[in-house]
Amino acid sequence: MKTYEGTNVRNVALVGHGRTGKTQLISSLLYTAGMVNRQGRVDDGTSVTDYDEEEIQRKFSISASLAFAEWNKTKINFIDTPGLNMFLHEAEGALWAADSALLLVHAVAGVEVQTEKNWRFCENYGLPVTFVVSQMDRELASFDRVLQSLRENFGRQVIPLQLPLGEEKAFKGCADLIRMKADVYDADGSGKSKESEIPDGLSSAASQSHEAIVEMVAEGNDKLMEEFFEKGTLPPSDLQPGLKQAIRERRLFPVLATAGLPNTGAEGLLSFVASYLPSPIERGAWKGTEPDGGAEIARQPSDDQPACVYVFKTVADPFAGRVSYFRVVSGVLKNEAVLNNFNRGGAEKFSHIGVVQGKTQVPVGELHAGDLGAVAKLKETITGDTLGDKSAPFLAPRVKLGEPAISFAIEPKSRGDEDKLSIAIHRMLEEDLLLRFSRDPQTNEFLLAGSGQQHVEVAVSKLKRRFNVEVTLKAPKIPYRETIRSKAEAQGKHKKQTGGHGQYGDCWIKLEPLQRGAGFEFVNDIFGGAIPRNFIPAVEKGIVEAASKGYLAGYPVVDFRVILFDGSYHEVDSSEIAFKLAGSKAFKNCMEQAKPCLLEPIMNVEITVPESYSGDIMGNLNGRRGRIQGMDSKSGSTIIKGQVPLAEMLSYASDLTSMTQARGTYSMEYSHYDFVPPHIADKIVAAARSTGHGKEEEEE
Ligand SMILES: Nc1nc2c(ncn2[C@@H]2O[C@H](COP(=O)(O)OP(=O)(O)O)[C@@H](O)[C@H]2O)c(=O)[nH]1
Ligand SMILES: [Mg+2]
Repeated sequence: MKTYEGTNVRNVALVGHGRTGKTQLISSLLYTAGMVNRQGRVDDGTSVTDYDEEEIQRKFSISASLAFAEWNKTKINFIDTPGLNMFLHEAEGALWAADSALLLVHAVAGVEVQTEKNWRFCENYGLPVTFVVSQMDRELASFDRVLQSLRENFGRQVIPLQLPLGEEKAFKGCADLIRMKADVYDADGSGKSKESEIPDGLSSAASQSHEAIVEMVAEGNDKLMEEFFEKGTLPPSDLQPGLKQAIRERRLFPVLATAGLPNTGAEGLLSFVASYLPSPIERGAWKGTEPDGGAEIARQPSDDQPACVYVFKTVADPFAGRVSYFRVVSGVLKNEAVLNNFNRGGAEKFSHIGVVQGKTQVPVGELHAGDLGAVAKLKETITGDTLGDKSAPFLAPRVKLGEPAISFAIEPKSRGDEDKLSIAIHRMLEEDLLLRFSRDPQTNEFLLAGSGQQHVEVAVSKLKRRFNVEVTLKAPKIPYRETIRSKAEAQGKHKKQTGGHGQYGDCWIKLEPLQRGAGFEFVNDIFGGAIPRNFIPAVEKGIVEAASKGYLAGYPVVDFRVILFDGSYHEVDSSEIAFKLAGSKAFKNCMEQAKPCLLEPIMNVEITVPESYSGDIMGNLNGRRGRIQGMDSKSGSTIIKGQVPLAEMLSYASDLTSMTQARGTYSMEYSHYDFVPPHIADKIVAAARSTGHGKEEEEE
């Protein structure tokens, strides 16, 4: 396998709403570039990037995957991402590997909810965006309509670089608005085209659009602007670099037209990516921090820098073990290299590094700065870690993921599978950072939490298929949390000194509420050795454990600070265990006075319904303790945005269907935690206590 210098690499993420054709398009492009010898199809389960059993079965992408093609001496790495809301965190994480994005927009459906979300992700990452109007062969496809809605949503810098030759079944190619030629594609699905003149009917529209590109390119570049004013146009030799720069700087967002399934537009798209999208080198330095101290530093994506890689995805394979997908941030990564994990400290050996073509890995001897690759069997590296040459520590920023929205109790089908379940799940958690696994402190059941029901169901299905563990999913649970509303101060003393070796631990702590999302802070304020230093972590551990078991109703206590400020010890009888118990007692004693209360997850909800239903839908949301934040109308539909507690949304899918005769759709994602109103909290606490849980008695 050849290796490529960073200047000849393009890392392109395909993003967009579900079912816009991302996965199909990649398979078709690979076929046109001669990377595979037939055109894989999503519908037959033969696409290159939806190779996982779960994806083949469900016919949609669940996790990010990689493929590559060589075109005009350039290696294009494609990053396929899921468009479904519930798996969107995969798309977000994978964008770290990309230097630009192709944002697919369905030629019939136009701008959809996930189009906007992916646009915002790209904005946050500063990624250049190219819109690809997909599935132009579909009935009712309209390039003009989509273009108009793109400009309404994303601004006047959205500029077509192509116009379609025909639409729906008649879509046969594109007028290229830079070369001012028509590319007519072979009807055999090869993705190859023949050049001809732009047909008369399209030529004045094409000239106008060409002028629009020229003006937009000149607008951000004084030199080109002068030239443009002088000559009234720009020659291709100036237009091309100017356009490339404008795309890279996000001053211009091109629009292209394709149909992946009949493979119309492939050559044009491949050439566009190779000619106009930035290489990792052009994208510039990665900003990060020093591992200790956290001072900001930058790392140039250059071969002569020390080797450094960033892991953007992990796959738990039952046979190959852990497979880590990475981007070479800087330097040349040689096969067999040993790199330090700057997040975790240990060294890892990169044996058998390779490049990824869907489910297969092709071995390579080295990878240059900017390229993407994979390696199996790193010992403790997980997604988001940075590794590199010991001499040059560097930490790339981690992806900030949301919180899981829903949690289900799961139970192994055969008794005795508990250990197997727990091992398998822990490997899956490495692969998917938004899955959480825990034990319900009240019922002792296993809990699996994710971004939505489908997310958890896919995880359960993977457990069975990959790890041969079958589990039953029980009714969803709301992941409530507990917190405090006021400060408190108390002592915790654990003392047993009757006969033999005694136990003695004693501490004084203060609790203080922190803002939502702050988690837990521990402050050691012990002076003069009231508690010997080596016992202090034990106090903290006791508090953390007690907090995880909850105080009111068995839900973890969050968003508080503990200040350990006094205590006492015994020369002989003090031990870690004794101080741990003291910590836990002090915590419980504090909770009594700290006005404990319950928190619940609040969701951002977006509902699209035909206009005539909007009144009913809003009334219904009010009944669900919802707060409506906005309303929009778009071609006969109303889009209602609001925030609603998750507890009120569990049956929403079926309720919405019956309220709107199945004409409404909605999407929902975690927003934040907020206080549960007292009358509802009382019921939750009472229910927990009636099962004998919640505020537990001290076991000695
Ligand atoms: N008619 C038509 N169907 C397409 C085209 N591209 C994809 N599809 C179909 O649209 C569905 C979704 O495609 P897929 O690539 O999985 O979309 P993704 O969710 O964006 O990855 C599948 O049934 C494809 O066969 C296209 O260009 N034309
Ligand atoms: Mg897909």
